Amino acid sequence: MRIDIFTLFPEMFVGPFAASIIKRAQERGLVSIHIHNIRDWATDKHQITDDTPYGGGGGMVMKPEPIFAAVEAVRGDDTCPVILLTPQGRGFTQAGAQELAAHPRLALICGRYEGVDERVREHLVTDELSIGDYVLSGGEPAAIVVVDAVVRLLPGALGYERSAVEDSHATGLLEGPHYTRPAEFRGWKVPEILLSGHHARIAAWRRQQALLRTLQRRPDLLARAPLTRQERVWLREQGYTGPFADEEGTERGEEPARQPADSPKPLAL
Ligand code: 6GU
Repeated sequence: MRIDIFTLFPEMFVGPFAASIIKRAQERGLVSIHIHNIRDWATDKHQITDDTPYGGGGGMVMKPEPIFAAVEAVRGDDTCPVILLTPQGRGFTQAGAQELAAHPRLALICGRYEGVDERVREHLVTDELSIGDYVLSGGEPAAIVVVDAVVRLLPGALGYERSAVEDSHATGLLEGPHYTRPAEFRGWKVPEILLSGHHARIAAWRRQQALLRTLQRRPDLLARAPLTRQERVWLREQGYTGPFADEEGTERGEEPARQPADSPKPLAL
């Protein structure tokens, strides 16, 4: 996969992309990430990339010409998603990350908070994404978040391949607690079951812990999570009163009896 990032602050990406999973994925040739300074495509002698808004008001607006020039020069004839990171975008989710990970190439444009000329949105950008309901000074930290979430899904990016499958949100649930040695620390013991060696019982306990944690912290996720009939009954007993996605349900590990006509579809980008 190739990712091109267009920004006025290329230095913001140096640290995050030089460490951990993203660094290793680049070294393994799973992804090549290219950072482009939009300023390099400004044509005037002061290399101006923003200007005051038509109609007045505060703040500055990113000019369209350098952004179009940069993206068109780098992308050539390739068509790929051109994503603007902006607080006005659609919420970025795990499903969104999975969808993006399927593309051979992505272009990310980091908008500054005050705004980007609307013609960039209308005629260059294919998707607009936000990473949450809060305000960042620019799209750069959001682009780092999106790249991290996408790159770790590329086959071979994680040391432990099942991690991405078992992750919080990949199952539609939050993960339960994790423990490592020592078995007792300051008098606080690791749950006995985890030391028992009963793999099936451990798996069942972990699933229950994930359900419980999701119920306590993010009950909204239970409405969309794939759950067995038994799990739904158990969640009701634990006090969950919200809805479930399709009241039919299937046993986990078994073939669904039928495909519900209204099963949730992955977010189309
Ligand atoms: Cl993508 N950009 C900015 N400026 N602020 C944000 C955001 C993006 N997502 C959440 N807040």
